[in-house]
Amino acid sequence: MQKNYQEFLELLNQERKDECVIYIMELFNSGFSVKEVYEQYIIPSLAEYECNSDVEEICIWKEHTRTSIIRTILESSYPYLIKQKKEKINKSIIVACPQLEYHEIGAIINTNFFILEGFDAKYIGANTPSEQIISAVKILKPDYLALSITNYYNIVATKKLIETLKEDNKEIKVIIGGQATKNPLTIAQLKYDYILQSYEDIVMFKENLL
Ligand code: B12
Repeated sequence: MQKNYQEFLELLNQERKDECVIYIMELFNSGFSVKEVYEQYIIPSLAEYECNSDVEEICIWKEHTRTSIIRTILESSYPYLIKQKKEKINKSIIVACPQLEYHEIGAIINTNFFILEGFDAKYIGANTPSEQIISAVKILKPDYLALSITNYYNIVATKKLIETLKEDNKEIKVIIGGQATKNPLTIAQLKYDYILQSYEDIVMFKENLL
């Protein structure tokens, strides 16, 4: 059966979780790659979402319901990701959302993109307090810390986090990404090393390392 994005979107809009998961699993089984499924189905289904209610509470729980379905799909994609990932490149990376940043799907997806490209990548969570991020860097000693920032008001906390982190961990390179990092004026105050936004950016970043 020929599948298309609109069909999946309809199931997701109706919050029919089981059918959404089955739909995506059938895509994988018919030969779609993890990258294709994420880019053609998962990312647009959230990025293009607009709540059709004027009541904020309704919008928030509906967004949670939607992301919960997407999270289940992302977890279910992991066995396919294991099969599709490239040779290891001996570079480690911790991915996190800074404190008060609850938008985490972009962080999870990009952790998986790094893994697909052979990085040893670990996602440590949404709304992660600065001291926990710093602790993870001290203990795990990754080559890179990647921060996913969606809301502009989290830039100030991110600025402080990067400054504190770099005081004691001079070697660490900081990558930033996410909607709040797309505006050059907003990020001018951040002491980051790299800015990446997509799978293609990750591929180019890797090519420059090798
Ligand atoms: C789902 C959602 C939520 C969920 C998130 C649940 C979860 N577990 O993640 C919940 C309900 C928690 C939520 C809450 C809020 N949300 Co909200 N939310 C969304 C929604 C619908 C989808 C976000 C998403 O997951 N997109 C899909 C991912 C894959 O896309 P992405 O995050 O942009 O990431 C992509 C790139 O940016 C990049 N990327 C991201 N990070 C990184 C990191 C690296 C290293 C790399 C390489 C790339 C990368 O790769 C991804 C793939 O392309 C958006 C709508 C939208 N248009 O984005 C609003 C949106 C992001 N939310 C918004 C707002 C305002 C809020 C609230 C303030 C609402 C409120 N009144 O409470 C709160 C704030 C919560 C907080 N403190 O963080 C605004 C943000 C406006 C702004 N720019 O400041 C948006 C844009 C809605 C809107 N049109 O107004 N939200």
